[in-house]
Amino acid sequence: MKPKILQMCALSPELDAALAEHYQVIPWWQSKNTEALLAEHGADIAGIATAAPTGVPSSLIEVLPALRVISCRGVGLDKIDLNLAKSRDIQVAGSFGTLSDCVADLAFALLLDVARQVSQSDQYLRQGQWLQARYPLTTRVSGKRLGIVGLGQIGREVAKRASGFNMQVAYNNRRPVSDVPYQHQPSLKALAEWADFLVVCVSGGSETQALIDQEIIEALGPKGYLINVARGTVVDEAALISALENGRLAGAGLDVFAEEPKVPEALIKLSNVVLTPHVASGTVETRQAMEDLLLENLQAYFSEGQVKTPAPA
Ligand code: 8YV
Repeated sequence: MKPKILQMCALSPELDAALAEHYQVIPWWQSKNTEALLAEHGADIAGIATAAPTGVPSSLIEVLPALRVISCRGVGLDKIDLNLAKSRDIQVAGSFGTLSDCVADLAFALLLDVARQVSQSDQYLRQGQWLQARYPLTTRVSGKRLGIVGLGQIGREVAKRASGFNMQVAYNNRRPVSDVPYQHQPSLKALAEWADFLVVCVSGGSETQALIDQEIIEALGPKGYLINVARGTVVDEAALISALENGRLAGAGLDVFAEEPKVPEALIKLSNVVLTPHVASGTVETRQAMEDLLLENLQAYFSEGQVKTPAPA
């Protein structure tokens, strides 16, 4: 008998098919009457497959008495109440160990683009403006100071890449990390004051809501750049926009936003920002690895009782 799982959202045709092959899949996102779905299936749903942006509402977890495992495509589990899951002995698994390189690569792509104005100068050339005048000077990256907010797996990969640009690296974390050569700065404000580039890699959720607020943005200052590959909720978006519009911050590279996929028009109009649509882990290779792992985590739980890559305790 195949275990019954709830699939919260369409994942990919291949993964959707693989889940259907191994499990009795109840497609939550296709349901026009979730009350009836829960009345019919709620009592024996043992697992959930979801993606990070969708998560699993706590109100749903609370009405699934047989739920034992949640397997998520993604590492940002801020849309899943991990404390509630723990209190119910529900194992939660994410794409840990699959996407740090790609996210760190994009963080550096955004950093280089916004500082050296790659996208801006590309448009300048395509619009024939080079025929009239040379492109203005931009900002050097090599040898500058890189501040990392959250030295987890992704933050560590960002720091590694910084050495390729001879950058000085310091970081702000809840606790110092012992096995890295970088300076721990316990004060986020002091880190922002020191850094030329501040790269946000912390987890989303209530603990980091608006962590990068007006005070931190002003500390980074008119020659500073903010890069966000974490969650839009970590940055006070209104404060960021105001600083960018009024020259109190030099620029920003953003892959995440407060209300995705909607992006404020005020950001879209700015020339000192580089904006990407939450694509940091979105490479063919990494997405495949993430989806393989989502399936492996479910299979590991149902065959051995333990997922392979559990959410950090
Ligand atoms: C995307 C992410 O959400 O890993 C995360 O938390 O934000 C990204 O990988 C991707 O859509 C995951 O499904």
